[in-house]
Amino acid sequence: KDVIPPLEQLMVEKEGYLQKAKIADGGKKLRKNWSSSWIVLSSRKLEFYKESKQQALSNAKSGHKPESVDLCGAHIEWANEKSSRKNVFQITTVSGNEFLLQSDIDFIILDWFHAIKNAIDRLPRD
Ligand code: I3P
Repeated sequence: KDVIPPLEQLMVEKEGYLQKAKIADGGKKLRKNWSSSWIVLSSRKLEFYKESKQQALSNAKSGHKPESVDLCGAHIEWANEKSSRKNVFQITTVSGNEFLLQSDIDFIILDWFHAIKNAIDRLPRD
């Protein structure tokens, strides 16, 4: 039977691969572990998929959920001092989760930074 996707999935603003490292969960520091992630930005959230887009789509059909980040009240800032890598920014959520995102390619990371910043700025803070 047909499954109607939630509205937010119809309003994807940007998607693509970045390097991702989650460095805190609920304010608790985590060991940094970079990995490639397929990232989907919609109006009020970011979703991180561990797999390729194709794999993510077929997993979604079986009820598998990506890590989802609520952008309401979140902060975004450049964080090059937090890594030996170039082009790193950090997203901090109200719930105290911290993510570093990175790409070696300058225009890719700039596009992502501005897309996420614009999404946050359009949202209410709580
Ligand atoms: C970390 C790993 C990360 C590195 C981090 C290291 O070691 O090499 O890639 O972050 O540096 O601690 P391990 O795998 O043993 O945990 P960057 O690549 O962002 O520099 P850090 O501790 O200075 O954050």
